[in-house]
Amino acid sequence: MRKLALWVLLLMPMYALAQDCPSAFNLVGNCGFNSSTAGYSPQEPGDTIEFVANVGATSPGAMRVTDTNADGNNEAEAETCVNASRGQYRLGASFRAIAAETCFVGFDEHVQPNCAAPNGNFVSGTPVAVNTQSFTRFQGQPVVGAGVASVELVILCANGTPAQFDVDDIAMVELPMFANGFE
Ligand SMILES: [Ca+2]
Ligand SMILES: [Ca+2]
Ligand SMILES: [Ca+2]
Repeated sequence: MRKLALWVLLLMPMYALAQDCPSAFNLVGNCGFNSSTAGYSPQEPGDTIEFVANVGATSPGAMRVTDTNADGNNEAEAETCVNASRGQYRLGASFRAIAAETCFVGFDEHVQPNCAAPNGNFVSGTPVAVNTQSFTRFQGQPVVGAGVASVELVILCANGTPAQFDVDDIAMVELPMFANGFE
């Protein structure tokens, strides 16, 4: 009985991490990379993305992002657009390093839907340390500012030669707002 209880405790956090993708509340399309990288693009110039069928965090299928010599940085970055307005969100992604030390998800704000008309504001996430053995969950609770209609998610890992990583289960879910003076 003691062993069973321990397994339940160990599995609970994994379930909590996985349930945002898929989820009816997740604003990120193709969050689990079941069959393609549709909806995502590499940062230009210099980075590339590809679909990997045999890798995944909670289910098979992931996106592999690779830095190249075409740009001057040592970061691999992919992007996707999410129509999201003012509020607080739970943001998450599972990262596995191939050659990288830290990863995060942030976003550029735009005042028009579908990532038109950037307002120049970038909201960063706190980087999480990653490893090559397993997926590590990045999580944050960023605020999208007033007047924003969409955000371009920046999915980024740094410090590899070249920087390269797999990512899966990307989620952006709006948090309920309370009477805290925010709204
Ligand atoms: Ca997957
Ligand atoms: Ca580069
Ligand atoms: Ca790059």
